[in-house]
Amino acid sequence: MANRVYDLTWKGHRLVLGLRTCVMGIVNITPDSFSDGGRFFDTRTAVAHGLALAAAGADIIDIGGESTRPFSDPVAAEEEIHRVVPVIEELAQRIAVPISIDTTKSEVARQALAAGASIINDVSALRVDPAMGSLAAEEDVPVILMHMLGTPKTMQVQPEYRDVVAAVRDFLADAVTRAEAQGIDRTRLVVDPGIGFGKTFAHNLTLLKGLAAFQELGVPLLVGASRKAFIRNLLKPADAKDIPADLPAVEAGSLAAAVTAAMNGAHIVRVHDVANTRAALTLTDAIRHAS
Ligand code: PMM
Repeated sequence: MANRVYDLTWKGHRLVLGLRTCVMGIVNITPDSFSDGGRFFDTRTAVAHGLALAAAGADIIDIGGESTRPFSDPVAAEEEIHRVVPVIEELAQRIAVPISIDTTKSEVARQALAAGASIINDVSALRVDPAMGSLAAEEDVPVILMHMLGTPKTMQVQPEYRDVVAAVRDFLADAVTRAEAQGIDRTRLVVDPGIGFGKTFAHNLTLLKGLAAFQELGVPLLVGASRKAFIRNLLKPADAKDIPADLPAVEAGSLAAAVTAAMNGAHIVRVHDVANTRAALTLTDAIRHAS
């Protein structure tokens, strides 16, 4: 299946989206993320992890200092800045790969951009901080707009949709319009259905199956399913409450989700295991482009 191709060029970086599926590698500097919470909590370990992801073929490194895990409490901006800025400063000097800052706070984004990040990944789609849109417009950087129902504190309390694909598509269409109204050029926008953010197990599967509906938004599509709870739920033994996020079986599930997303139109996948995802997507992309 051919994807629409977008040429994203900004601040010395270029990503051609839609030919080869791009891989965004995750560095969470948090004590409690979905899947790797606590593992990369100090600066040295986080930098080493970012370097390893870049060496493994990441097209973007996504750095986050606040967990968006269901029911998690927000973190103060100062704490988030203290976590992410030293890591971004060092990584930006050592790798050419663009760095995104995963935050909903404009002050965190501002300092992250000053430290060398060049993409804003806002899981609130510019809804939490009214100053985020104008910052993105001023800095003229790409912005990822993600769908979430409610907030991380409330999103998994009985999420309901009449038609989840249509609801998320309409939300993202509005988010694109709002971003443009704030002065952000359409060519800087990427949308994301927010797998796991205010969705039941069934919603996540329906969204991954129905990604083709997002092509009509006319902006590139990013999908983050790696190690999320719906994968662990499907693969855990019936009598277990949960299974560790870094089990090989969970990684295999994450690869299946990344491949499905790529086949169904994702331009970028956000993952923990960059090396294996890159390998799986090399095959997927070759099949996508076969005559
Ligand atoms: N998921 C998480 C955090 N940030 N950003 C985007 N754009 N899309 C996502 O799906 C997303 C995100 C939570 O997952 P993690 O705790 O494993 O990083």
